[in-house]
Order: sequence, then structure tokens, then C-alpha cells
Amino acid sequence: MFAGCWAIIKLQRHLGTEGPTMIRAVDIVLTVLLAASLSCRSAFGGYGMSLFAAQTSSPDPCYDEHGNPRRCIPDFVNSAFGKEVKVSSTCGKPPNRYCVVTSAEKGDERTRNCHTCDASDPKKYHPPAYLTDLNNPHNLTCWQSENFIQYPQNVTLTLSLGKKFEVTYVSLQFFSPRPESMVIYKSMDYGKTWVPFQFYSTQCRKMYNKPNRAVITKQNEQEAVCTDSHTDMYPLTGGLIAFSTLDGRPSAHDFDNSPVLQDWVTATDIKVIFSRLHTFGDENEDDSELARDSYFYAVSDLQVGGRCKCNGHASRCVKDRDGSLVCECKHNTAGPECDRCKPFHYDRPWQRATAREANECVGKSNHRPPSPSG
Ligand SMILES: [Ca+2]
Repeated sequence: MFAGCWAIIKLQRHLGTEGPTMIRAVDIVLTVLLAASLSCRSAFGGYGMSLFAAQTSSPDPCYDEHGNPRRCIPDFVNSAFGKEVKVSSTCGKPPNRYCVVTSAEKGDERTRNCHTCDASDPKKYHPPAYLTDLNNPHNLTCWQSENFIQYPQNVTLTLSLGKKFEVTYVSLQFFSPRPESMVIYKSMDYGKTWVPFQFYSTQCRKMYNKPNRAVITKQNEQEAVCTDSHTDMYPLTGGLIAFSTLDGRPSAHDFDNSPVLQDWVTATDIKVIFSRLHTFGDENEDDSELARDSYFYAVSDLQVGGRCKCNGHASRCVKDRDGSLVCECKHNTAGPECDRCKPFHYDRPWQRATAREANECVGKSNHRPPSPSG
């Protein structure tokens, strides 16, 4: 019943213990608020509506009270919320039996309760849409894979964010035990190429040819590491995996001046690959069918926490005429990420805004914007 709340508290603890920067501390608080506010957002037509309300009730955050430009950033959001996730395996087509293993504690006797997954019955189906729907702790909805898909055959979840985001964390709340091995990837070019974000495995070297818990230095800040944390089979349900993109990266405290990390957190798409299941070692026994029906992946919530990437030149993202998500650029900038100067404003090279300097684009006839709304 309180599994969802527990997950948020745990996520908060996870992110909080490893020295978040000031910016990220704010993000964590917002993460908690976000979970509470998502229900309101969906009731009022979602993301756009709540931002619209914020926009009309306060002055433009991209300019100060004197009309001078200043850095502005879009709200922290769960950018996965309501988005489609493409998955390589879902139970129920045709209908199949699956068995949930429970035991009060590690070492206790295990019991199996079997059910049916059936794509033709909404009450018994576990579609991918349940990964990114409203996460109601009182009524958890789960995506579930087919039974016993084991290495080298992977199960893949792919999520397109629709534009560039600066990702603070990727989290998965499991209904099944967490995988024995899995990888989180990101793409910066809408899924053409992928780079690993993080590896999780009880055997990093064997599965991914990576050392376990390698130290990140200034020289390899843009490198994915492998860890055996968060890979225990217990808890059998409700386990969380939360990857914080800046955790343990030396330049995180100076993010404004680190193009490497600004690049590292940027993603248009996220992909999660489950490589190996945990088993109790009973899958080859006499009653192996019953045992095999107990092994599958089930996830109740996939979140990608972050901000629409606008390089400090927009306070919100909006849908353009084609329905694509774009930054609402200020400071005489243009482009989907406010990543260039708008025409006739090339007197100074484009730059990302920092906390100290808005770095607005300027033109010959217009060295200050005519009005805050311009
Ligand atoms: Ca769900």
C-alpha cells in the first residue's frame, strides 16, 4: 500500500547520502514534490497547463525586475511521465501463467502464488503503458515481461523524450526482484547512437568487462561505471534502482563550467536493458515449469527526472506547430535548445547562460531586449 511513498523516501535517501550539489539538492526536493503534484497535473490536462499557470501568475523569470536578462531554466519534471515506452517482451500474448514468490525474510521458506497474464483481459494485462502512468501507491500498475527470458536474450525498454533533456536521475521501481545484471543507456541523437550511462551487475567483469565500483576522476567523468549495489535479489518486490547522473563525478559541484558534464547529462532517449534474471537455482529441477514461471521482470514505475535543455535561455518548453517539444527561447536566442543566436543578433558569439551572466545574444540595433516579453 505504501510502496510508492517508500520508494520516494528511499530515492531521496539514496540521492541525499552522496553529496549532491546545491542545484541537485533543489532537484531532489522537487522530485518529492513532483510525485505529489503529478496527480494534479494529470487532472488539469498535464504538464503544459501547470506551466501556463506558473507563467501567467509571475513575471518572466528570464528577466529581472529592471528588464535585464538573467539565466532561466524550465521546471524539474519526470520527463518519462505519460510517454510511450517500447519494450521487447510483454506477458499475456497468448495468456500465460506466472507465479509470484514471496518470503517474509531472506532465508525464510518461499511460497508461490500463481496468476494469469492475459492481453485480452484489461484486469489481467500488464502493458508497457503501466511503466509511465500515474504512480499511485495505493494502486500500483505494472508492466511485466514474458517468463524466464535469460541471458544472452535481453529485455529492452526504450523511451524517447522528444527533445534534449538534462537528466538528473533515472529510476525504476520493481514489482519483481531487481535484475542480476542490467544497463542504462542514453542517446543524444534520437536513438541513432547509444552510450552507456550505468551498469549494474553482481559480476561486472564477467557480464560487461568492467571493474566493480571504479573510481571516477576528472579524466573519465564521461564514462559509465559498473556497480554491484542495487543488484541483490531481495527485496523480492518493491526494490528500487535509482541512477543519479552526477553522483561521484568530481566536476558536479562546478557544473556551470563543465562542458563535459553538461554533455554527460544530456539525452534525447533512454534505454534500459535487463541482461540477466536472479533465480533461486531451482529452474532446472523436476518441477522446473513451476519454477520457470516464477522468473520474469516486472516494473511499476520508470522515471527520468530532469529539465528540458534550454541552455539557460528559456523557462519552459512548449509544443511547436508540428507538435514537437521546443524551448520557448528568450535572450535573442533560437533553436530547439536555444542553442544559437536568432537572426540579426550575431554581434557576440552564442554562449550558454550561467548563474552570473545571462550571455544574451545581441544585434547592432538592439543591445538590450525591447521588453521583458520580447
Ligand atoms: Ca505504473
